[in-house]
Amino acid sequence: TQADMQPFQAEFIEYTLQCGVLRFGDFILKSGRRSPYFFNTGLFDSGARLAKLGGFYARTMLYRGIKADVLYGPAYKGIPLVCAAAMALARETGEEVPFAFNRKEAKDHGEGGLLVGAPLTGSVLVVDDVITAGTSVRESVEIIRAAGAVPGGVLITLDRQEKGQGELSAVQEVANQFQLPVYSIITLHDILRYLETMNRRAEVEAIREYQSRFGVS
Ligand code: OMP
Repeated sequence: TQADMQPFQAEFIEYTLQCGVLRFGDFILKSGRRSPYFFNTGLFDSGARLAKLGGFYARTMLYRGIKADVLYGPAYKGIPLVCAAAMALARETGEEVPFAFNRKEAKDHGEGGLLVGAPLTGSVLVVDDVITAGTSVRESVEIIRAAGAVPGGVLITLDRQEKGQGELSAVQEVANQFQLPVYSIITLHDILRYLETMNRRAEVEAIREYQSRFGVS
């Protein structure tokens, strides 16, 4: 399914390199692994950058044919992301897709009464940055169901395609556990292809080596 990279995906990789979101080097991950690359979505930190990111979410939705009645951004980090995605969709397609997000304070009450934005109805797409442990997706699924809507999928920026606790990646685990499609603007595989095209041999080799140790098929 990842055979062909779309021009917008190459453009996204170029863009994240340019703004420092994607870096190559030597990084220690949350998991303790040493990674030859790091993706820091915290650096989408200006209006221009966020607007641009929104455009890539929108293009991914169009390209993958992702349909949603409502977009949902899990607090806190998902809030600007879902706004950016909804704005970009409106801009690029003229489609008016409602969006919503939660307040963290509502978490303990479980019922999800503290939602902000459009009512959650129909099929709801969760917009987030990355999936690490899947906690944020789990909470989102609960909130969406409690509101009487249906979680329709998850849209993230990058799928690192590496093992979690077991043999599956965090993304695969979430997909299996909740029976939800997880879409990403790009995957590690796309980054690798991009680097190959650019003939960046050292990075290609480092990532291949990393993949052979921690990658999922
Ligand atoms: P949460 O969104 O709070 O789960 O944070 C994401 C986590 O993933 C942070 O601990 C980051 O340091 C980490 N992370 C990245 O943001 N980008 C990567 O490329 C890899 C990691 C990671 O540590 O696995």
